[in-house]
Amino acid sequence: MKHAIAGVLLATVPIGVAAQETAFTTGLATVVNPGLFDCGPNSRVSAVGKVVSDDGTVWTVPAETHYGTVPFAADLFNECGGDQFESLAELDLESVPLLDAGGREEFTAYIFADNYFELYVNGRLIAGDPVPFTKFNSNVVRFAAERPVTLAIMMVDWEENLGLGSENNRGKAFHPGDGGLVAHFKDASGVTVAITDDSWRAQTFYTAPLNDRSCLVVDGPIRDSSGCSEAGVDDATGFSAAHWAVPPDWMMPSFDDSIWPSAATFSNDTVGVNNKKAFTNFEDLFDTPGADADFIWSSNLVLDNLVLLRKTFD
Ligand SMILES: [Ca+2]
Ligand SMILES: [Ca+2]
Ligand SMILES: [Ca+2]
Ligand SMILES: [Ca+2]
Repeated sequence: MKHAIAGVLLATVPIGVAAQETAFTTGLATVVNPGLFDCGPNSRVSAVGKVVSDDGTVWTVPAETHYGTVPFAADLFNECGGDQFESLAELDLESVPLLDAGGREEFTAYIFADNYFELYVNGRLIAGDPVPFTKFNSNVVRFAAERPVTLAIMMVDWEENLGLGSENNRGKAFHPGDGGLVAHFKDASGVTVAITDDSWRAQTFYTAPLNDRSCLVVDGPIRDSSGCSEAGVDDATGFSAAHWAVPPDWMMPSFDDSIWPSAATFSNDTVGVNNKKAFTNFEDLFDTPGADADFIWSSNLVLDNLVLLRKTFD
């Protein structure tokens, strides 16, 4: 309904959301943290930067996180000095801390995030990913909450070229990497209560690199970069990024996510996890027959780098 008459548009798009403007930045950010965490050789540097948009607003890239102030999620597989279970059978679930999400019913979340996640349950930030960039890791989180349970996950596809959503890879200095989240949530008796699928809502708040700003189509809550190039380049001079302010209450149960698009789903092959033990050691969790969790993201797995995801289950 791109060209809907005003009355129809007002009926479907709350004014505050419709008015959320796209801010553009050009070029690399200034480094403000040279690395949140060092996983050693053969891993990428998880630096953080700041970049100023044309309107004077300062943006943190790839995202403003709570790394270091939120408890780390327990490991399923972490080659950066953590546990490296060969299978779920090696996990002693009772040893995983039970986190308080304001209720008494116990749940367990199993998460593989490319690259970084923060998990909110019923509005409370309860756990974060211990490894912001690489190597690829996976996690388990136990929490106690009251139904209905609103899951809200901040996902960051981390970047090496701060502000330009890319990394030195595949022979190109500015190769846009991809993201992806797969997760399985169970109750205390082991029954599936949620899996990542297209019933989640997803919105992007940082899209880069853009070799041409006009390739991005913004229409109310739709932030469509499908017309933008995903090709790696050696010279990104003049490339841009698009940013949107994160609503402060985005993780609250009361937040109306009906305006956000449904999450897009992606296969294991598309995300490229078949050679990653953090995923393959736990295929029985992430590819469970009858409860096969999809990889989810906003509409562009490659160019959308800060993606907020939500799902409520009863
Ligand atoms: Ca990670
Ligand atoms: Ca990535
Ligand atoms: Ca799956
Ligand atoms: Ca990306």
